[in-house]
Amino acid sequence: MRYPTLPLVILGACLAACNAGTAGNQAEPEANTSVARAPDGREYISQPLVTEIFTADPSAHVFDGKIYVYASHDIDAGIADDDLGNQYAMRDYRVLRMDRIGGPVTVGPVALDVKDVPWASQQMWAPDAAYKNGTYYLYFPARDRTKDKNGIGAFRIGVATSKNPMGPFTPEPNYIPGSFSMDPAVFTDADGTSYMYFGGIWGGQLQRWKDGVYDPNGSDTDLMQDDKPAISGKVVKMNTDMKTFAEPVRDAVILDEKGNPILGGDHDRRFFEAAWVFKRGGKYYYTYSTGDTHFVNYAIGDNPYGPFTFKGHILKPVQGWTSHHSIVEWNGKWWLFYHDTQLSGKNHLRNVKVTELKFNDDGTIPTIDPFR
Ligand code: FUB
Repeated sequence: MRYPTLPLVILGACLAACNAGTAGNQAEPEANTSVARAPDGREYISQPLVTEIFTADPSAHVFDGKIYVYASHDIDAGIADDDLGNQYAMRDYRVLRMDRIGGPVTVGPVALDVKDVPWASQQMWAPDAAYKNGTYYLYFPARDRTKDKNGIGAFRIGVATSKNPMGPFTPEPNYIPGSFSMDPAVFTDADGTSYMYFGGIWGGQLQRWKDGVYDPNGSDTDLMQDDKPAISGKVVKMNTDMKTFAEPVRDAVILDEKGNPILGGDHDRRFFEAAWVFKRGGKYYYTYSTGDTHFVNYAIGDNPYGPFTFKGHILKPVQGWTSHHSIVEWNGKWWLFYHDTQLSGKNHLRNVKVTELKFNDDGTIPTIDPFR
């Protein structure tokens, strides 16, 4: 199993933007969003937020009434798709800002570059941000400088700070002690306590941390134990410095409707990557991507650590292999930020979008189809 390329029919969506990406170059999309339909004729429900650069993995936050999106900055490094997601070879972050949903989007300058992070070697994957006491914190995964059997390092999670939500951010000299894997998402509860949710299987390497120690020769995919509890995403309380963990990392367990852990073979429901937590009506919504089945799911718990009971799909599969999202309340409504590959037709050159998220009276979420 791998992060596969899309079928040719999807590649048919590729506009001139596809040709912009030659090996070693930082491809940028052309500002052509005239095609609002996927190759199979389905109409997208929303359009890319920006077309100047490729963006993915949007973590949206409201700071001082404005909406900031901390996203991956996709580039074409000329690397073929593989099991570990090496084609996602991002090197820096750019922050997006908008005064209102649907308004103009400002693309900030480089907020953090991998060359300025002492411990990191490559692959600046999905970031998140937080604010506390006058400082903005950017959390980001990257491979460290060790080498495994494939000549690459283990994923760790770093933190960088700035007085400006757009950056530039200054990285700490080392990764967060005790951190591993990728896709950090920081949730701050009403009492001011912050928690980091993180992890991803396959290229995100969680399966290599089975016994709490990194196994460089571990599986590239999952544990191949379909009848056993699935690998859990992780959760940990942050210290008030927002730069260190306050306790040992725990499992964010997802249960089925009978209270049993979701099994590894249940690919439509099990955790893969892209955790994001929000609170509504006193409940904690643990949301995540299922990876190879391409859903964004949600599960609900009574406290930040879970366990979380599986409830359903938030988002059906988008165009492209990965699905990664965030959910934020702004101006009395809830919004789902997500990505697809409308601009490029290539899995690793994605574009961020937003659409409204509704709730039923009982707190459940009607599933969104990214196509009409
Ligand atoms: O952008 C690289 C990786 O793809 C992210 O970290 C995952 O969540 C997936 O979107």
